[in-house]
Amino acid sequence: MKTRAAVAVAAGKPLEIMEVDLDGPREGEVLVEVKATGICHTDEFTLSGADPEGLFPAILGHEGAGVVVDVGKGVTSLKKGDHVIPLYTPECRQCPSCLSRKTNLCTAIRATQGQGLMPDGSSRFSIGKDKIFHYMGCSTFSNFTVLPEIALAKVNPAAPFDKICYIGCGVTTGIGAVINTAQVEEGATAVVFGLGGIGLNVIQGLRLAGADMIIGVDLNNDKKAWGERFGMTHFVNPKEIDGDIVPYLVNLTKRGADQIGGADYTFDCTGNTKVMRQALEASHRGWGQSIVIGVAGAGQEISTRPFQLVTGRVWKGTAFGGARGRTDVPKIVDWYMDGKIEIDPMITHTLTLDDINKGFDLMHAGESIRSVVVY
Ligand code: NAD
Ligand code: 022
Ligand code: ZN
Repeated sequence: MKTRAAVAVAAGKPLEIMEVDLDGPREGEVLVEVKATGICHTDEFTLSGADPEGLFPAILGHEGAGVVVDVGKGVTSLKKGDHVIPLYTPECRQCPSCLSRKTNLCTAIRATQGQGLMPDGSSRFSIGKDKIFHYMGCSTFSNFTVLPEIALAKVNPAAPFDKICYIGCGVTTGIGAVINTAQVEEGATAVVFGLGGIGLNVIQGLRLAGADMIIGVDLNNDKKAWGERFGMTHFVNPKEIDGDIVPYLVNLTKRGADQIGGADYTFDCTGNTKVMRQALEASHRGWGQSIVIGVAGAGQEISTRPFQLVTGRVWKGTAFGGARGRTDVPKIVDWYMDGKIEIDPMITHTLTLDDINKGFDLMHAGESIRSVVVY
């Protein structure tokens, strides 16, 4: 069949909207009509050419929602008409990682996904004889796409596509980091560095978990109102305080008789390795946990004094909020439908596929929290 798609033809060039060829689903695969897709930072990272693993030409996009239009042989968990969210972290429930219960990083299709290919080693996308690569196993910047069955979460059909697409990455990553990775308890203190599309979801995850003190840190004062909107209790702009942010935050979080200070949980949502260090060191001696969510540029390294860890702080990282997609994503959709979490105000811009490059411009300018393309 033919489908309209935004094709990343080469690094550093705008996406080109065109008709491409799409082969039908093979065994274990599903054809999905994408109804809406968010534009997220890794799409931009790959398109810019900064991603050493980026492949071209490719169809980017990994934050979508849509409807099943056809299933390949052997597909049992999905049928035509089901509403789905693509998963860049699949859940096969059979590989050693899935069976371990210790990680969400399913390995079933990892090798081919990283090569921009379907599990059988081929691509479903082409223009004439020229192959186009898939991206993060999703390629949601195409009106129709093919995914493995294990990379699709079946969700409540009453949920609006133009909102729940955000659950395909940002919402689940932020809320999941709080609930799954940090396992924040009621009454906890927390610091969130970077109040963008991820940090704001960490904040609403902390509110959901019942955290007492939710401190947001951002260089941009416009983010104060955004943070407060989702449950932030204190805001700090590092540019507006005297001296180092770490002692400032430690002082701000002093509680109890010993007056040691430091937050129970801190989250890096910037991707800046200097901030990752600040986040670790602003966590509480003896038990503070610091969660790295931000993805740093290729080749970057983090550092701290071993003393920070010897005295009981824990440095952790999280991919897709530690969520097991087929199990957890439908629950998060239900939380949204039940009003337990908010999404609508964070979707600041809605675009057509023809205007998708404007979404990248808005992200560059820091003007959007999330831009969503509606097909
Ligand atoms: P964003 O650009 O919307 O937000 C980043 C925020 O950080 C901005 O508000 C910016 O002003 C602020 N900031 C920048 N430098 C800062 C500093 N030194 N101190 C304090 N604040 C600072 O980005 P986003 O969409 O929220 O994504 C954040 C990061 O999360 C990115 O690196 C992204 O790739 C990553 N991410 C990771 C996962 C995962 O599974 N681990 C999933 C999605 C996104
Ligand atoms: C999503 N991300 C950033 C913004 N939006 C993002 C990027 C990378 C990861 C997670 C989220 C990530 C963390 C760890 C891994 N990835 C490796 C997982 C593994 O090796 O099993 C990651 C993922 C997918 C891809 C590359 C890296 C890919 O499909 N190309 C989950
Ligand atoms: Zn993303």
